[in-house]
Amino acid sequence: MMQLYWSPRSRSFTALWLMEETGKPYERVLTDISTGAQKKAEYLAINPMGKVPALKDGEATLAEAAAICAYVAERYPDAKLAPPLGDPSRAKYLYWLFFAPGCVEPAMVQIATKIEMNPVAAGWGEAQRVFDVLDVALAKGPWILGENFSAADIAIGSALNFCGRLFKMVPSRPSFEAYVARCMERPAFQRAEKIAAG
Ligand SMILES: N[C@@H](CCC(=O)N[C@@H](CS)C(=O)NCC(=O)O)C(=O)O
Repeated sequence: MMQLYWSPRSRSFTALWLMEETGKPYERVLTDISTGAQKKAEYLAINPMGKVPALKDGEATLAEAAAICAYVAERYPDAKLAPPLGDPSRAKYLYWLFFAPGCVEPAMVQIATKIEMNPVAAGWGEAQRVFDVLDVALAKGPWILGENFSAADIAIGSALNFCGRLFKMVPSRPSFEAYVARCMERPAFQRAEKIAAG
């Protein structure tokens, strides 16, 4: 059984939502960041960054919420959280999965902190444009790939839930609100929210 290292009210939510979507049993290992548990040697052996979430699957360990999404979707293909290998929609699936930590995360931090960056040098470019691009992509829906929900929605949906609905770090947009509302209707999201509340 996979073990998910998590902490309440944190980015662990993404991994909790993911595991709940698989419908597979998993063990939750509380790693409460308010107690410093994430900096203990035992945990640093799993994630040397000392951050949650992290996942252990037998001999395999990994961290980074989006990487966990990719790994679990691949390990449990019957959960249908990723287009199968060779399917052309994998291109956009991977694009959006990487877009969450590569563009949405840094852009939301930049907007919230008002730090000036040269958009040519910053990997995410102009922060505002990140959200404009997402706005267009989410206008049709219901999901980021269209009809099929995937782990990319877990990464993007968690980020928008965090920076929009919960912390209001970026200005709200109708497409974001409608998308997060669809995410919130999913029973797995609701279970994860209850767990993440601690
Ligand atoms: N890039 C990581 C970020 C994880 C992260 O920042 N986790 C925070 C909680 S939201 C954490 O563990 N903070 C504790 C610390 O830095 O000591 C991911 O996407 O998984």
